Amino acid sequence: MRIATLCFLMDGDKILLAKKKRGFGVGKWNGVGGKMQEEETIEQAVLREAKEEIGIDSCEDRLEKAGSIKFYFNGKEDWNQEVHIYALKKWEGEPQESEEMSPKWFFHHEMPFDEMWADDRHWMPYFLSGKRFEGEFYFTEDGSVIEKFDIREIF
Ligand code: 6OG
Repeated sequence: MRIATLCFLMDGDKILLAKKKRGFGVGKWNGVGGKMQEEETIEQAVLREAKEEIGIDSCEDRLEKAGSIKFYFNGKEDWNQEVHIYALKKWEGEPQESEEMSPKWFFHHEMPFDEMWADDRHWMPYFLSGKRFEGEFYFTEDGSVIEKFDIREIF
């Protein structure tokens, strides 16, 4: 299964989301991230994507692993992916718009869930309260409806 990364910059009671301007998940607010390339670690992939998509620099020892989720798309198996989710609380540079993403800060209580992937409202409460988690989501072919899911806190 393809491995992908997802990283959210965090500043007190605010979280940085970025609107995807093209490709998979276009039009949705999400963290930064993407597919891992060959010959890089997951942490290297997170930092590379953060640089490419919003222009910030950071380092591996600041990455806080929050969880991992396996996504399955019924009839679209090439979309299936295991996504590793991180929080980042310290970085260099101001988040900037790129060809792929348009970043914006949101208060935790103002998450635009209606414009995010449908799974986010289920695991984001764990993420925002600093809990670690893992789970699986099974989507219909176009990714619009969750057929079943499970999400668990890890201790
Ligand atoms: P590219 O294919 O553009 O990377 N991703 C998801 N994020 C959320 N919140 N929910 C999902 O539910 C997701 N499926 C994938 C992983 C895709 C980016 O989108 C994330 C990557 O950061 C289905 O390279």
